Amino acid sequence: MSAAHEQFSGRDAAPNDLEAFWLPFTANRSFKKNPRMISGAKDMHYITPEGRKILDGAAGLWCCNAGHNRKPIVEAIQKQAAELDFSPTFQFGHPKAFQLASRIAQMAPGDLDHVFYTNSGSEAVDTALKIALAYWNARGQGQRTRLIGRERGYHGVGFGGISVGGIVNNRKFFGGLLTGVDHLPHTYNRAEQAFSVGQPEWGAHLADELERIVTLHDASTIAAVIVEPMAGSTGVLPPPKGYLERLRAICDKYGILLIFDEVISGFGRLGTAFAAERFGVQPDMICFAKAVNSGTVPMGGVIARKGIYDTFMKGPEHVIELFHGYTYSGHPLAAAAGLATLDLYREEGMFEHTKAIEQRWADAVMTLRSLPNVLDIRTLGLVAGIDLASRPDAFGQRAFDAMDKGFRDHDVMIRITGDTLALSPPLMITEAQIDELIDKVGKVIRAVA
Ligand code: PXG
Repeated sequence: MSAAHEQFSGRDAAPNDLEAFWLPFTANRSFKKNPRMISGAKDMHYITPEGRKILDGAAGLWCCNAGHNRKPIVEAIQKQAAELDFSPTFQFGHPKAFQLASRIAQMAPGDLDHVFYTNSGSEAVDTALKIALAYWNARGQGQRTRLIGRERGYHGVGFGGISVGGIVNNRKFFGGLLTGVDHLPHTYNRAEQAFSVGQPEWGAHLADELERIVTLHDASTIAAVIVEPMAGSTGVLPPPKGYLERLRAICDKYGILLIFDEVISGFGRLGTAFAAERFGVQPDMICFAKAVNSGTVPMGGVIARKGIYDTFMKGPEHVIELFHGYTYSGHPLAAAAGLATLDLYREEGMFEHTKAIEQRWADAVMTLRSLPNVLDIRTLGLVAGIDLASRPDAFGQRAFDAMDKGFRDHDVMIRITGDTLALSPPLMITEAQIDELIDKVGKVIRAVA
């Protein structure tokens, strides 16, 4: 053993020491005093180290749409690990990355038919923004550099994503961000929209704000608009009826690219492969991640329209067309998991199931409206957002307590943002499990009253 190796291995890691792991998006000190540990999972449930079964009301983090530890996906990953652990996708390829890209392209609407792989939603967003900028460069319109996001938008945590995103805490600590970014107003108005099931009637006119932004900057300086078709992380904001159509029409009028960030809405969450299909609006690029392989192996990507891809396919054939990519783009394990997951979605008719139970889900969730502190409930697909009144001088505390008590006392996993509870269970949920989940959430809301 070398001296250097001995020096670094001399200190044994203490067993069960929680200190070294700096948890993401977590109150670390509170967690480490009283952790919420998960050590297993099966189908609709997480399992704690003590063996408690926790009903998963969040599909992990909007990821595990097929349910947990599904046998065909587990076996596909195991088989792939034994067959090909890693191979580069820079200048080389392996079959499953191509097969999966073809399957995803088939599922996407219209001529959205080329897939660029990333490892996360954040990377998917940065990739889409970079493709938009490079696309205009390739078309001889390199002055189109402005990127337009939306207030309350969540596009991950890369510098591109937080720049176009609209969540203040994700932005305010991190300096100047990207320049040349503007934001549309968000689409939520409680007075007009409270307790709407599905798309609210009010708010399509907010898309016209894009006209104002175009008037301010001129269309010749704007590369792309990026929005979540259904804003998820900010607390579930379904798009007002007609809003996305209007955004598309204005983008078309000025030749601006429209990017849908479908990291949450993709792969069945709204009862269709993509929200673009459900809403009948075709973007120029779709960002995806999470449920592409039911959250089993990190993977994300961008689906681009044929015209975008073709624009790059010029010049000498030995020259790289897009100077962008990640070591793990199209990783064999992620691709194998993706193929098995898409098979499972199809074989079990999970997107159709989601569509079929949507009304049942909405009815069940809306029974919570009379509980203490419930200010609004929004539902769409197999998603719900429940706004709770904040405790005086303690924004976020009530929802934090709901999440914590849910896990400890009621065996349910709930996601929270601010004082909003977000529900997005795996798509395999049964009607009886919907009732069980809503019953648990109701108990939790009463417990934090
Ligand atoms: N875009 C959207 C629309 C997202 O929801 C990302 C990009 C970033 O993905 P990655 O893989 O880089 O995290 C997301 C992620 C929540 C929650 O509780 C949502 C996300 C992540 C963590 C928590 O709502 N969405």
